[in-house]
Amino acid sequence: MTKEGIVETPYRFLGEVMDGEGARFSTRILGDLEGIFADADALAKMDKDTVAYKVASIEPVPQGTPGGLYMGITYLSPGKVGAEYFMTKGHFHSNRDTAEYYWCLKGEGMLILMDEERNVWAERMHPGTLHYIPGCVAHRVANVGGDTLVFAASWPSDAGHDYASIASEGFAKRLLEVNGEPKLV
Ligand code: M6P
Ligand code: ZN
Repeated sequence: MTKEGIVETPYRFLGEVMDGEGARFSTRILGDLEGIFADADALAKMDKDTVAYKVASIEPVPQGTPGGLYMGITYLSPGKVGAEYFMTKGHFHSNRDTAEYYWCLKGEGMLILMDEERNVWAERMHPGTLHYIPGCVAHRVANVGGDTLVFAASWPSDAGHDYASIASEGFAKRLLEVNGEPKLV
């Protein structure tokens, strides 16, 4: 689309809200997260329709376009499945060596990272923390606080999401609440 002169700004990112032209909204309920939590019995006793997280994203170019950038905001509910905190599905990028930024706007979380040798580490998230996720590193966020965790993200439009390897192998460590504290186990 050709533009000329002063045009209307198509997107907004204010506080915890991202919106604008062609914004996409998706919701993941607990029922979508079967297989990612360790305690399947605990999950089976919970309401499958409970909202685990919502994502709003701005994708100005079609997925797969080289050179473009996306922005997103994720709203991750507080809660646990057994001793494991509510978390995002987690993914590698399909285009493995593409990176991503996450930054925390609200709440308390942990960014769990895993390289291709399955080494796992985690970074604490609280309002103002900025996280550079290098290429070839899987990423997932857990909410370790009592309120909704809100974080923004920016990633390349040709990164893609590879959920399959996480679905089959998982992360090599889990973030559990042990004696009231988050611990990588
Ligand atoms: C961030 C970005 C999105 C991602 C979302 C939820 O907003 O990384 O690309 O979709 O988090 O994470 P997941 O896709 O792992 O469920
Ligand atoms: Zn990503």
